Amino acid sequence: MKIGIVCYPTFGGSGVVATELGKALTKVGHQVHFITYSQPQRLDFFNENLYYHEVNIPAYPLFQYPPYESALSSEMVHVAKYMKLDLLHVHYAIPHASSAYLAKQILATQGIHIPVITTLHGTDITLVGKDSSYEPVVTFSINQSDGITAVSEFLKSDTYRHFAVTKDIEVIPNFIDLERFKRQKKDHFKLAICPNGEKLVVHTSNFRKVKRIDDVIMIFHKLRQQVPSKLLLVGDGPDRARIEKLCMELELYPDVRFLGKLDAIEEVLSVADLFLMPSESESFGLAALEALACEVPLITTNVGGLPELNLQGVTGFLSNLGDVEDMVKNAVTILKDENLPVFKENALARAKEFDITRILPMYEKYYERVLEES
Ligand code: GMT
Repeated sequence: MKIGIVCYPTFGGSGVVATELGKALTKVGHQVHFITYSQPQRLDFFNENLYYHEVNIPAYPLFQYPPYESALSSEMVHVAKYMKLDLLHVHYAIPHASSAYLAKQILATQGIHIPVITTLHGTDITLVGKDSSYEPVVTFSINQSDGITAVSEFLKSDTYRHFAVTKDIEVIPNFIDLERFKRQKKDHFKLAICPNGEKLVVHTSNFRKVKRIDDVIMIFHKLRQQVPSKLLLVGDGPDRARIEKLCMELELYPDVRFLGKLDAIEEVLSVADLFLMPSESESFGLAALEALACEVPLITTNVGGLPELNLQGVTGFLSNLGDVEDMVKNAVTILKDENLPVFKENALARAKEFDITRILPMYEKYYERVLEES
């Protein structure tokens, strides 16, 4: 198949999933055309089946807000027409689904039929999409898609709850490449960070409010009073400066380190003993799956799609939102020497259920179905 993939090219989960999916599709022989406003972060390899088309957004003094959606639709039209695409697969509803709808209508006037599949990732539904500034367009463009997928059962239900969506939504969970995300031997790294055998706790995110980094810090603050430990924070975002200040006030330095945006997250996860995700909302929790693949047990909230990934008492523990005391208690349980190896083993076993080689065929089958039906 010749597939056009539209996504955000940033470090965010939806962009990562879209890029990894596209890469995997090229490896099994499909031709994939990425259409984005800059090179996706994870698009770091060359393959004869892979193409990258950059959306050109010309500046003009009149434009306080450059019309990105129009430029994106135009690029989709060009690529679909000249590269003879079979389908467009857009990740994240806003504005990709509505731009794809417009491209599809334009192509139809030229006698070209192209089905559109929209994958919902989370914040496009749970946070941003619900806002009345976007809701009518999101509802319309989801209903106009030829196929709709969601990354968890929770997200599927939440979409039906908040939007007047009349079409079937197929749940295809996120996936992990176990060739890349696996525990590597990095003893020197572990020793450098934890010279006295401390336990290593990790959090990775985009440092937005929804991630509740204050809870990460409070969990660690209380945990280190019971278990000697260190905390590594990976990523960057709006809350970072405030959180750094909080760490100073709580006198957590030098036991806390901010590593910023890192490509090789698997190297950090390879030395971790525990991963914290106390999010307020999480449609899937891809970062937690990356941790599981590197044999790192989880402390998460029980919100959104997290119970579909983190198994209570098996791969870690789930607590009510904001229940820092419970998360600390559970963290202490996991980190006990007699428990940690079991949780680590369970983490890897669970990650294997989301191996890309299992999930990729679900997308391929779904593409075939949509092509047949549309
Ligand atoms: O987590 C974020 O804020 C980024 C966001 C995105 O859209 O890139 O992630 C969402 O999509 C990921 C990939 O499907 C999911 O793993 C994340 O759980 C989801 N984030 C939220 O629902 C908050």
